[in-house]
Amino acid sequence: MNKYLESVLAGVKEKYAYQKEFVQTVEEVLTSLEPVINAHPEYEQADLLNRMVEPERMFTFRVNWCDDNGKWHTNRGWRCQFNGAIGPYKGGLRFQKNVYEGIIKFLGFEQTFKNSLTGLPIGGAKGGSDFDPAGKSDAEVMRFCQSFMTALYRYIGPDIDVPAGDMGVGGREIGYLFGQYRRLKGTFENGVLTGKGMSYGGSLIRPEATGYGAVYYLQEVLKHENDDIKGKRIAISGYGNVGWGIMKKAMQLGAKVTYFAGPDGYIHDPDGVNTEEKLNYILEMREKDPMHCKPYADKYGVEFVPGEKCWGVKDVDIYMPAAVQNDVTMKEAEKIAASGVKYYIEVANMPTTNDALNFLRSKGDIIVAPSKAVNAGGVGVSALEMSQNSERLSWTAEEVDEKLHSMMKNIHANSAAAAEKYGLGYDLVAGANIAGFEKVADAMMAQGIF
Ligand code: 2IT
Repeated sequence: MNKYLESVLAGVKEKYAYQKEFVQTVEEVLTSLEPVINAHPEYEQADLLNRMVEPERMFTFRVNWCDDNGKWHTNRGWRCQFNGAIGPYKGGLRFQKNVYEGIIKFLGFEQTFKNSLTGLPIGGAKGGSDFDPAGKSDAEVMRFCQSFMTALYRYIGPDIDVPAGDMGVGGREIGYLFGQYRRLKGTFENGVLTGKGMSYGGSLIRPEATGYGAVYYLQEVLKHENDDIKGKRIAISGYGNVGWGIMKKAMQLGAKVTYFAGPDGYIHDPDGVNTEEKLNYILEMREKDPMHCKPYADKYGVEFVPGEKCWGVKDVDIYMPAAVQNDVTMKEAEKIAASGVKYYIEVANMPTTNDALNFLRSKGDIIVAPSKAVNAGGVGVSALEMSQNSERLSWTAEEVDEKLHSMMKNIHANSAAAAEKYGLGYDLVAGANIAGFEKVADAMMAQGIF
């Protein structure tokens, strides 16, 4: 490996050994940048890579909140402003019990390249808390969000840092967070957060954007293979906001999600999630209890396999992991390779371990697409929400959807072109890393060293 790359990677592994998800993503990205680093000796001279793997700023804060029984709790909150070279920091907030520095930094690092790929002026950031939203009442969530924003508000702003949702943070949480920001600042700066409700500056299509964008990207891959989405059967893991968007867009385009998995097992619906009624039921089921998808099988009389994931099933054409990081390890990757499926389209942030990803990429007969490109439509439409807030207008659903569609086409084309430029063939994983990196690298080099 290139000596400079090797030394940067070794440094990250040594300093941040306990942040294993962060080390994983740095290794994944850096190893695919080798041809670019070889072609640009000036990057080493400016120590560009060591600057890129270190967040510009990151802070931790305490969040206290009172439960409905009058008992007080202490959680930790974070915001990592990873890279602001191409725009205001931008990225979601994750509220989940297992959140810690390693997860926030992995997401912030990925976000930097993803946001660059959108072609829009947004830097990379991520934040969150180890607060566990499961089983909390609305009032508890409100108090938590108010306390979280009280700690965060002075460090963000429409031109500084624009948080949004991620796991555990949806429309309800964004509403409470925005209300507290407005109360503290005394100004109506709705561009400070995205994923807002429509009554106070949200964008049409933002809830669907990640899933829709993933399917638009998939269409480009299929087109490249002289294949068509019509009639395709898709297996996904997860049936959250993103999975739901995939199901909906797949249905509109004549494909169908025939398998989906939740924490309790997987569903096999041979007809697919093919009606508005089924889609609405999934929303309802998730709101009642996000840990169980079995009720879908009971309601529609289809198969439910408890305790298993759907990787390895043979009667599908496309796999789309859309749940959580490291969902697919070597064990699942081997099943996927043996299933004969041709398309492996990552959707959740880093859903595949590095060994599993490299194994699938090395197979040759499976096309692998990386999450930082495939799921970029979510943050892309967040950036469109920022544009609408800046001009104090809101666009029609058709207008947003059309912009999202062309954004996803560009991301696919630019990734493919970047891989091609370095003689890597149709390598969408390396291509996304290279295309995302090039813009940030260029902006950093132009702005001087700091
Ligand atoms: O992972 C992601 O790209 C998001 N959670 C969306 C971030 C955003 O700012 O919309």
